Amino acid sequence: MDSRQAITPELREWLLAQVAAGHRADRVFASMQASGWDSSVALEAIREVMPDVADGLDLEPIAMPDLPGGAGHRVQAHDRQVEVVVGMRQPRIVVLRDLLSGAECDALIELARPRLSRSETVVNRTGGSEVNAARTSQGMFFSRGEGDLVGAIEARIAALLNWPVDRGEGLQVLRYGVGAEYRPHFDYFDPAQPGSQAILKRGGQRVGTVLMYLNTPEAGGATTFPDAGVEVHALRGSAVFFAYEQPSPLTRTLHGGAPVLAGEKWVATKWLRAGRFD
Ligand code: PD2
Ligand code: ZN
Repeated sequence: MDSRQAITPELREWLLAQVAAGHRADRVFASMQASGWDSSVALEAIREVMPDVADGLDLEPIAMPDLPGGAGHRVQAHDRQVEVVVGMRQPRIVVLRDLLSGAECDALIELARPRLSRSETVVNRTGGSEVNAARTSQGMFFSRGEGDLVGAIEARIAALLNWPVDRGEGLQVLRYGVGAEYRPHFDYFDPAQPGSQAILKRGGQRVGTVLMYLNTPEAGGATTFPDAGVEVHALRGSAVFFAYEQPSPLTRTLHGGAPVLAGEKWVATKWLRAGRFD
């Protein structure tokens, strides 16, 4: 897969139109990032097409969690070889096989099972949380580094995505019964909502999600990305990673958990923050 994005004549034209309209280079940079442009490519394009506007501006590409550049179909992630099945650039979505062994999936389920309670969603107004019809799963959180298994999974994800363990939230485990779902949402915190400010003080924005499938539901339960036209099926041990440089719908990382039609569905979610989450 070619992960580079080209500076096409259309992009050049669009950039020149932005300058002509008097838009500042840093705003143009932010809007390119928001719509999924790789930061370094966006910067390169701005510097090439509008050097005098870009000069003197402190535009640095945002560091993002991602697989090693040029990663092939197999990546050594700390203690385990992980297989890369699908990689999409815009939005950045990667489907991974074998991130967890079957035994690890089973063990995580058994550790989580006695601690489950009805999942809540963040209340953007206040920064608190509440039970919500949009999310009908049961869930629990491990604290970071809680036990050998959780610690090993965290070290694996950190190595895979080159993102320090201390920029990750504690692992969340969810269980969905028949009919349970998680309606489409964004994982970032909406900065326009007053409650987000308190949440963002600890670790900054979420910038990526690793969703691990701990079992294979009998039917249903895929993770859907409606704006990207992607559906990832829940297969035990597999995972989907997606990243979002800006807290904006333009990232097209809207995603949901489709209703489980038969059996049950177990997932573990690791959210990655821009800064240290202590
Ligand atoms: O369980 C899922 O498929 C799912 C879908 C959307 C989980 C999450 N979001 C999440 O944990 O954020
Ligand atoms: Zn989500």
